[in-house]
Amino acid sequence: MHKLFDLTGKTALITGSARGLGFSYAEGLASAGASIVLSDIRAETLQEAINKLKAKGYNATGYVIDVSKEEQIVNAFEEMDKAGIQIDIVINNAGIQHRQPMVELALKDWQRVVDIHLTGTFLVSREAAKRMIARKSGGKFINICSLTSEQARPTVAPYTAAKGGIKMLTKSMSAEWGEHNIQANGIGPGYILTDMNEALIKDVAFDTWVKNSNPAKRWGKTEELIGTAIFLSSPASDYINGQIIYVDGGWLAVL
Ligand code: NAP
Ligand code: GCO
Repeated sequence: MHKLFDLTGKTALITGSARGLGFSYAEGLASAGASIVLSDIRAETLQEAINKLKAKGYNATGYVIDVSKEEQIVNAFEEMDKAGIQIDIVINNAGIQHRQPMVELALKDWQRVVDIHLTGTFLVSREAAKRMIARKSGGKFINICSLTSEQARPTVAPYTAAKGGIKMLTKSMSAEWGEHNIQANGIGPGYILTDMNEALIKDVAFDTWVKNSNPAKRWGKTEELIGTAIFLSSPASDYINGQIIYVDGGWLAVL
């Protein structure tokens, strides 16, 4: 392992990491030497994920955190304080999708998507950054964006607004925390084969559109996000701040 990409001695918190891209990030950072703090909303799937990492010999623990609930976030960080767990890296990954035309969209559904993605990223990052600054340790934030941080499609307005907000929140984190040796960057995955997109993958027309819309002519795989996550978590990215790296097969590069 080149020392620039070595995460030995670092502890990473990944939200929404019991499955999907979050679990891939967790496994990837663990393979680079990090101790992992998983978190998710369902205790049973969280424990299964912890067991999977431990079975591979990785150092893993976890906390049930619904990132839309400030009290759960604050309590979890206080529990980590008591356990002597110091978070060096945060991947704000937790998220849901809600597909519906805006004119039919209920406020509760708008709010839920924005609360989880955008407000959840703010709350988790606030709690982690407070501690990084107090102990003068520096730190890393990787906020999960999307193609919809840059471009919109119909029926996913709350998700798009939230992901656009996360792009700019990432830059705000850089502006306020850069002097504390904290780097905040984003990863913008293209269309990746996960449960979130199950319905889209099964839709022949949508599947064809995805494949025709990126130079790679295919959906991305969860493991194809790991290298960027390790890079943005490591010393190799210590002078990169406020950037979003799109892992999208070239989607945003072409007309
Ligand atoms: P996924 O397969 O649906 O997994 C989402 C994870 O987030 C699940 O573990 C889920 O927990 C958890 N979660 C949901 N609501 C939560 C909450 N309130 N608090 C904490 N955890 C919560 O989704 P994914 O495809 O892996 O997406 C992960 C992230 O990548 C999301 O932010 C998504 O917007 C982003 N992204 C995905 C793609 C893609 O193509 N897949 C592309 C760009 C960006 P449960 O297991 O309990 O449901
Ligand atoms: C959708 C998808 C997208 C992808 C991803 C693209 O309904 O269009 O869920 O939002 O998940 O965000 O980058």
